[in-house]
Amino acid sequence: MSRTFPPVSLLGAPTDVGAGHRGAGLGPEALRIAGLPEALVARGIDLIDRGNIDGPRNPWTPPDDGYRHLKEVTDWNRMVMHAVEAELDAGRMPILLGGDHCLGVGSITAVARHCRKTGKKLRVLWLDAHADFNTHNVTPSGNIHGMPVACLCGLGPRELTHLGGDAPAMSAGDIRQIGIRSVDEGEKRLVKEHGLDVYDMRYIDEVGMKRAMEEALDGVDDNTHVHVSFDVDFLDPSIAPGVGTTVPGGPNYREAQLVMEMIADSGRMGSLDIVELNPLLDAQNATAKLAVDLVESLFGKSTLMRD
Ligand code: Z70
Ligand code: MN
Ligand code: MN
Ligand code: MN
Repeated sequence: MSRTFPPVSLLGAPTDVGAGHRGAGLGPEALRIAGLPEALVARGIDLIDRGNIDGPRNPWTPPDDGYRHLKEVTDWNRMVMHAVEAELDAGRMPILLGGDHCLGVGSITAVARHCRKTGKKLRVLWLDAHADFNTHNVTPSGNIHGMPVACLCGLGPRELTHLGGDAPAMSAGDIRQIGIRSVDEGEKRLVKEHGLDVYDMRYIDEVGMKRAMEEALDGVDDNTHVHVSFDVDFLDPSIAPGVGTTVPGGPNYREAQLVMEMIADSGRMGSLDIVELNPLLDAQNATAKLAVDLVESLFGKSTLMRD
C-alpha cells in the first residue's frame, strides 16, 4: 500500500518509576539497537531521533497512600507531555519509546490537547494484557503503570488527572482496549462501572481478531486522530518474553501482525507509544526485534502490494 506518512520523531523516556520490576528504563536503547530508526527510514519516513528525556531516577521506595513514586511519575509525565506536544504542534508524529506504561498519561494528555486544538476526534487503541484501570484504593501493588487509563479518564491523583490543565484528557468512550487478560478484582468493578470498551482475549477467541479490530476501529474517520499505546506485554509471552509482567494467552505473531496491519490500513495513526519492553528479561533482544517488526507493519509494510 503506498501511503505517505508524516515526519516522525522518536522520543526516549528511559524510566521504570511506574513499574514493579526494574529494567523498562532500558527500553529506548534496546529498540534503537533492534533497528527501529533504520526500519522507519527504510519505509521512506522522514525521521528524527530526539534522543532521551532526562527525568528523576527510580527511588525504589514502597507505596505511599497507594501510590509508588507519585512525584517521580508526575515529573516524567510532565516532561513527556511537553515533548510529545511539541512534536504534534510541529506537524510531526511522536513515537514515545518507554519506559513503563505510566508514561501513557503524559503522552495521551498531549495528544488529547492537540486534538482539542485542532478539532480532531481522539481514538485511543490500548494494546495490553492489562486494563491499567486501577486506583490507589484498589491497586494490589501501588505501581502507577497499572493506573494510566484510570488517570486519563479522571480517576486518580489530581497531578495526573489534570496534568494537561483543567479537565481530564479523555473519557472512557475514547478508548478501545485490545488483548486484555489480566484485570484485578477491584479494577474489574471500575472497568464495568465506567463502561470501558474491552476486547479481551475471550472475545478475540470467540469472534476472531479481524472482527474485534473492525469493531475497535469502527467510527474512525478522516477527522480522527488514532493514538496507539502498545504495551509489549500485549503479545503472548512465548513470542515476547522481554516484559516485566508476562501473562499467558496473548495474541500470537499472526494475530499481532493483523492488528498492526488493520491499524495501518485505517490511515489515521497520529501517535504511538511503545512501552514495557524490559531488556533485562529478554532473550538476546528478541522482543525488541519483534516490536520493530510489528511497528513496520503499523507503518504499512505488508507482504504484497495491496492497492
Ligand atoms: C497490576 C497492578 C501492570 C504491567 C500493568 C499489573 C499492572 N494490574 N503490569 N502493566 N506490566 O499492579 O496494577
Ligand atoms: Mn500497560
Ligand atoms: Mn501490561
Ligand atoms: Mn494530529
